[in-house]
Amino acid sequence: MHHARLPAFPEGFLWGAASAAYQVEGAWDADGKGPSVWDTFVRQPGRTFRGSTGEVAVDHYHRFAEDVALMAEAGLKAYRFSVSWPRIFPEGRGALNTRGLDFYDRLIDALGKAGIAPVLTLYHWDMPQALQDLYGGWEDRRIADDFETYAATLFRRFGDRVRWWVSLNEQNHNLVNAYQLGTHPPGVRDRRRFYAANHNAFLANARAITAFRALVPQGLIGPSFAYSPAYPASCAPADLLAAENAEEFTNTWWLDAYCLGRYPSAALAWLRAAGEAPEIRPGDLDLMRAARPDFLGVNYYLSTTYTDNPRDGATMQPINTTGRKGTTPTSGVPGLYRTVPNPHLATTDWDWTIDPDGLRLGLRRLAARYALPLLITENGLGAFDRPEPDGRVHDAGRIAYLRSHLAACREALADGVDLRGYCVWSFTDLLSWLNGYQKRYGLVYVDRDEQDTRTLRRLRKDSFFWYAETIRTNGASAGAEEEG
Ligand code: BGP
Repeated sequence: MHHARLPAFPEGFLWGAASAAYQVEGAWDADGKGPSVWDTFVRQPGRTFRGSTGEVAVDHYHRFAEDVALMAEAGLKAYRFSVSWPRIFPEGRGALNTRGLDFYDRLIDALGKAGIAPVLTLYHWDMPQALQDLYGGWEDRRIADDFETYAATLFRRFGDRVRWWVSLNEQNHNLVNAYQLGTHPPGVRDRRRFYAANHNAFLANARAITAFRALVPQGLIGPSFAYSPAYPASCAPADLLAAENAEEFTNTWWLDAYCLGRYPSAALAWLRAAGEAPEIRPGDLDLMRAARPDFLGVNYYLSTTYTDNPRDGATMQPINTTGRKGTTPTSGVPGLYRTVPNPHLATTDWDWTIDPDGLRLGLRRLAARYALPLLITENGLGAFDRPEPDGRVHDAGRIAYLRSHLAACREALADGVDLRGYCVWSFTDLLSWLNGYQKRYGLVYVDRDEQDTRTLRRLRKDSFFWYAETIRTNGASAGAEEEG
């Protein structure tokens, strides 16, 4: 669609930025916190870039007041952060650590004073190690009970001040890495175990949403999904089918489960034939269907292009964690699809396509299929940023990336998408799970690297000032085409 006019961003649009507990907080064992699976995993040699850990991260736990002051200066309307489950329940269940709750109280109150709406993520991958040890974390259905208890604790404590809640962050990306690629904890490569764990996560998500309805009736809750829309490599019918397979196996497997309480039929039939389908017990789908989210959180970074893959074809490969451009191998599922570069799109140093139209297309697909409000809970550019001799970080590439994606949002609004807000990933630089501190996303530079925590000083990048101006003008200065 080529619109004659583009609408302005709506009044009250949530201009935000995002983070996750493990990636910013540090203070990994402070004030009674228990270990998470990441605290354990990163200590295994070779797991992360240069052995980087979140022990200190960017020390947000101790510097949150300074960070919130910077957010206020940028004019943020929303800040998305996650709560660390093992800070609240060091054993994952049982004894409550009130000092953990106190930290988030202080953070939420500081945001409130600054007029910034908190967007609270219940789970951004830091499973309590105790539950992993006790019953294998997501692999046991008891996780749904413990997740509900943890979530309800946060609903009771913060429900008076937090309106926007994210249930699970990128269940798809996290669990594919954890149980198919073996690159996130617990480092398993087993498709049957993957689908079983993933099903339990849907149950946990649904239980949390059900509890939310009773405890925070005025609030809004939904999962954040890592959406990479599938493109066919060509108009060859086999490529169309491959892209359709990929859309079902990498996207609607989760999205249909969250929003419609069912699994897409072709993927389910394939998995049943392969003996890899999850066990669906009576009542599971009813529970999921009854817990339809209030909105969908969309984490968008890239589109992915697919071609046909024979039954003896390419297998799943890990993502590029070096930043050496052009080193990502083709990755696929034999008999279903495999990835190919898209000749129409530029890429980042980590081979992620730069594709604002993919964001528009993704928002369109979600709006059409699920008819839910959408909140972009992550979008941003990972790059090798460093201060120049003038002491500033001139991240023109990030500004161009964000500007083009905001233009796509405006097109999507014109297309009738109910888009409520946009969170840049990330506010400050932070630990990239597998890429250390070399792959930076922040509007604010943090002085540290993998080996040396250095000064941890915060330095506003050019993108900070650009985003502040974008917010001040409610997106009018974002470079989107002018009206008319
Ligand atoms: C998403 C995660 C974030 C963040 C981001 C960037 O998948 O929700 O936590 O890490 O991607 O990813 P990366 O750091 O791997 O570039």
